[in-house]
Amino acid sequence: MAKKTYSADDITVLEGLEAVRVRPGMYIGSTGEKGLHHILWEIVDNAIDEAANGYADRVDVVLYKDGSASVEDNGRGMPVDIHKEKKVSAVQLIFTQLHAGGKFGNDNYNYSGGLHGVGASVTNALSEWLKVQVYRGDVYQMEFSSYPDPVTGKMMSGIPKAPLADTGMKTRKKGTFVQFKPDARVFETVNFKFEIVAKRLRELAFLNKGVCITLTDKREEQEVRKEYKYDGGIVDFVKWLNEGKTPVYPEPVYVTGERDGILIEFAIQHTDSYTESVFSFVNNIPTPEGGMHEIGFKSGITKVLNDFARSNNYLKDKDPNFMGEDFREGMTAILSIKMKNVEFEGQTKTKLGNPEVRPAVDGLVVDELGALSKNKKNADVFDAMIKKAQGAAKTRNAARHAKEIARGKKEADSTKLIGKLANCSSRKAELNEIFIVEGDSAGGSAKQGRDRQHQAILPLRGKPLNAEKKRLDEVLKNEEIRTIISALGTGIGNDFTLKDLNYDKVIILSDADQDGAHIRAILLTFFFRYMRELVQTGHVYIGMPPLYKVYKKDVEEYAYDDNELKVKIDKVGRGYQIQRYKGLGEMNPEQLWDTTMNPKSRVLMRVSLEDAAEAERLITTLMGDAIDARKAYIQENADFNKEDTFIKEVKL
Ligand code: 0RA
Repeated sequence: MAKKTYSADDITVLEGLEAVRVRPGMYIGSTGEKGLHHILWEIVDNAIDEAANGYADRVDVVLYKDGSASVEDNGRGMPVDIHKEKKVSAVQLIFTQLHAGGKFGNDNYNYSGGLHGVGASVTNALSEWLKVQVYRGDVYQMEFSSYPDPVTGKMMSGIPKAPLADTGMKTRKKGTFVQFKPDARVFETVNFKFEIVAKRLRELAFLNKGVCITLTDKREEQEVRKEYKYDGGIVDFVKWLNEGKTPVYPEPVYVTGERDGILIEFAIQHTDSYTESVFSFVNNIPTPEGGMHEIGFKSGITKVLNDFARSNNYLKDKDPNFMGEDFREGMTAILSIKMKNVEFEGQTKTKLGNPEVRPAVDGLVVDELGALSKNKKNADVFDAMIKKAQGAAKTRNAARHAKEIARGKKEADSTKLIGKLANCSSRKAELNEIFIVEGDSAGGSAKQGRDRQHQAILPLRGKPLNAEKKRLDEVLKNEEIRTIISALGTGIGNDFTLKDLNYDKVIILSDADQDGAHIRAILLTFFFRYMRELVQTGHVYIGMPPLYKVYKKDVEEYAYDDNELKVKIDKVGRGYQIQRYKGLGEMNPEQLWDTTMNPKSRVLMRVSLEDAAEAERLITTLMGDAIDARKAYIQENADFNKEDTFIKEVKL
């Protein structure tokens, strides 16, 4: 990128910070946990920009006991000169003017930037206080704070204590240090989550090859420190995602290049698994909803591999081409592009809308991946890709038949399958629920205890098969799975149609023991693999039966965990007795209704897919072949019942 001198004059000035306090959601999405982390990402992104532009190679993030966080980089240091018209320092403008910053003045555009790209001033506006130090031989310092005006009571946000000052201290380091304390008057929670921060910093380290990013958590007695540095960049990212899987060629294929001003890089590696894991990013921001870059990427790959297959006689003249999905079976890929004037669309604004990106990425893939495919040195790699696609195409045809059955197109078959389902009487899908219940005896209790109008019961006999290890056609031979598919009515895989869903809530009800957890994990794997949208749209729930009943004469209290047990023991008082439920089957219909099924009193966990990459890895670890990885995971996370990386707890 062109290295141009940049000064205070280059900073475009738009509006003040009051607006941010009045409507925080407009700038950071929400004032919940996501919004809280968002204001940290704004600061981190600036530091990462400095590194991505080649001026810094370290970013250090620290979380402090007082609730503040700091981000330090070893870049050039923020500009400290005085803006000619505004007569204040660039630092002051950066932290007090909305949309101030190179991002909005075209020449100095930085590629990274938060989802809303709102900049450091938003972080300042929503902080109790913020401090900046700039190291450029001299140490410069400036502080801001937010407080109610003593006269009017109106909230004053991000107000400078004094102009930027040269402290008189000298330093040999270069760079910028920003520390801020999120304002508890704004956010519902001010507790940074180590896991959330660590995950994002790791992702940024993968996406920005060679940059060393550290995270230090000083909030506990025992300080925790993580360091992320990947000299292989997204190649390392792909290898990391494929840990625990078996690659079909040893090294990821890597391509980088520029088209029409768009920087494009991708890394691909196929494994012997059957699922597609493509993760894309624009300016370091994840785009789980895909968009133009992903479309171009996929079409490019399909063209290159069909060409290769034809010129190497895998396809004869009369044979039809492979489908794109055949080439993506078992493919893990990272696609990362950097561009100006990004337009995000979609439900969560994580889908790239810019139409010009599609031909740019497609073109680069066709040229560069195409060139690699013609190089004899890579023959083994491309042969392995085609062999994989041949297997996929074969089962695609076999699966079509099975899918038709599953979708209930073959009437006779589907009524037979639905046999075990005790359906509800209402035909209003939005009011209906289906309980998938472990075991016939619990299924029996559930059938008797339920609200017949709105609750359907599907008892599962034994364990449904593990979808992770099977191809689609085999998965569909399993009767338990076919029954579920028929009952839900949506179809699966590419055929999945959310509007055909027969129930608003799909509730998994299994015992609170290892077997129950296993059944649950198998079902979640199946939904994740073949009905991902069902999970993404929040229709999948886990029922939470109580673990204990505390009772005496006429009182009964239920406890869902050990902490609650203590509370309930106190509540019931002297002479109490405890029953520990080993399984759902031990509850009579009335108890099952009261504790687990009654919408007014039950506890459900909604399964969410906050993070598809993490869920993918977790499922691979728990359900896949790599027994050592699974053991290690289970030992690290002793509570196998808690799939905490992709289940978010909500009490309904
Ligand atoms: C523009 C120009 C210059 C530095 C920066 C931006 C800069 C911004 C941030 C934000 C966090 N860390 C940063 N580091 C650098 C250099 C200006 C000059 O050389 O005069």
